[in-house]
Amino acid sequence: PSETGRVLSIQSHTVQGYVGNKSAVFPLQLLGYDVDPINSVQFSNHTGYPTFKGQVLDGKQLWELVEGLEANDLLYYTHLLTGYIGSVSFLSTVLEVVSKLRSINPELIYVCDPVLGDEGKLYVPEELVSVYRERVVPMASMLTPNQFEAELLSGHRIQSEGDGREACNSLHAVGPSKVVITSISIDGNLLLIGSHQKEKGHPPKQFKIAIPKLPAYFTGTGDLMTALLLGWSNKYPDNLEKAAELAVSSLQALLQRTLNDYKSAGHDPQSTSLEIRLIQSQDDIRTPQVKFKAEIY
Ligand code: ATP
Ligand code: PLP
Ligand code: PXL
Repeated sequence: PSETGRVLSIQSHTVQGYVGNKSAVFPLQLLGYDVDPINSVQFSNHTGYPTFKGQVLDGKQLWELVEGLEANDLLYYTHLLTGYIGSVSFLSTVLEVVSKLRSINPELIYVCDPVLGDEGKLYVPEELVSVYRERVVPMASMLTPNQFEAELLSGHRIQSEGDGREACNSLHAVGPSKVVITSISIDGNLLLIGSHQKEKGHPPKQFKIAIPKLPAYFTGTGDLMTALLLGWSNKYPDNLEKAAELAVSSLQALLQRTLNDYKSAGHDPQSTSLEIRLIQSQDDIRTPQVKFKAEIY
């Protein structure tokens, strides 16, 4: 197994706070990866605040950066990581980037968090859904949807563990050999469902991890989760359940710390979305204590 890699991460940048690249780059670096961030937007803060200001990169500007790298022979990457993408034109250019990177490294692993929305609500333009379904999922090596995204991309409602496993099967049939539904909500608690199809056409190995729901709402956790899954699944390429245990254990330690810090500062953790305590949690990222165990189906 390869312990390290070179990751091109195309995600949001916020000046303040931790979403997108701000929540993915530091943990990947801590896990030993070289990470080259392309900032798809530069905003003052995440969009959950009352207001935000900043700039958006368009597809043409993304391609210019890629051309600059290529002109200097700097386009060799082991991994591409993408998260929230706001327009069809940017997403189409990302697909061209995937092809370009694979022409240089045919083994390139494309880790895609297909950010569409949550809890029944889209936070991207609706026309992105079919582009993800028809053109992006087929290119992805690992996909990390939440429950709502897995429903939109697989076309299955997910109301049970079985539905979640079926959705993974449908997604494997289209492309990615690794699928992690980062959370499905069942009886008020969270369940992660992971699925690894080691050979095309064969049944995948599937598992679940139960995660007690903390009484707070966090922003940037999905981005951090996908980065951690990339980091650990590359170190344990044949053991997705172990990678997921490590990722979940790091993330939960960080969320618990975030919650405790807000409480000790006298804030009500349920009144706003909490900014994650990423830097303060570096030991939990580098050397997580596995407290969340996978159950294999
Ligand atoms: P995407 O980035 O694809 O939109 P998301 O951010 O909606 O995904 P989630 O599945 O909601 O992704 O969350 C990612 C991870 O964060 C989950 O696996 C879960 O472990 C953790 N998480 C988020 N909120 C909580 C919470 N309130 N309590 C416990 N864990 C949480
Ligand atoms: N809200 C908005 C407006 C977003 O653009 C995003 C992007 O992913 C989120 C919420 C999700 O944040 P998280 O990754 O913490 O679920
Ligand atoms: O994944 C979260 C995210 C990414 N990018 C931007 C955001 C958010 C969440 O609010 O505002 C710009």
